[in-house]
Amino acid sequence: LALFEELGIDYDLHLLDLETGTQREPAYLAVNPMGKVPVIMHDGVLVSEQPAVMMYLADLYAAKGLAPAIGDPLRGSYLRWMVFYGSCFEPAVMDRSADREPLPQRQCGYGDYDSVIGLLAEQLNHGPYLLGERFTAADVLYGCALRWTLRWGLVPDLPVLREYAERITARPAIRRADARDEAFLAQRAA
Ligand SMILES: N[C@@H](CCC(=O)N[C@@H](CS)C(=O)NCC(=O)O)C(=O)O
Repeated sequence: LALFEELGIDYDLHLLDLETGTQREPAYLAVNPMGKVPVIMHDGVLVSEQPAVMMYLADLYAAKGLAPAIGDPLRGSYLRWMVFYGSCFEPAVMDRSADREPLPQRQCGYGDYDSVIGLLAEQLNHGPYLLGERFTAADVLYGCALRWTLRWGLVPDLPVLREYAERITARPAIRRADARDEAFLAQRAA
């Protein structure tokens, strides 16, 4: 939703009530067999997994400048950090949330939690954005993710992480997405 707002995309939103389990009903499993959100449907093609959704949309709306293009020196870092989210950040945070014994570093795809968070914090020290001076779709991904992981104590409350999450989520587009979320919640409560 935040990226839709950043890109100024026209979209139809289909809300699922995760509390009542509509994401595990056959109608939704036919869309995404993983029963997970968010997903997008574009030209009849399903794209799931947040980093893939974001890379897809940022490339589709390339004129908005949120994806360094092929040939741009930032392209490699951009892809690296997008994939790092799904292959390192998300599983590390999930393992931390489950409070389970970590795998030996050599057997674990992301190494260990401290390395993942330490590398991310070190990268953000060269901000203001993840890739330095340029704001990209990767910031929408990490800014929003750090907001909820900080809130739930799943990442350490380091100034570099907190200030970055605040900087990104204070953007007008992300505030618009938040306002839509809040309106949906209020509607649901009513
Ligand atoms: N790897 C997925 C994670 C998606 C995910 O965890 N979604 C949660 C909501 S934030 C979900 O759909 N939970 C509902 C459920 O599994 O029942 C991605 O990157 O999109």
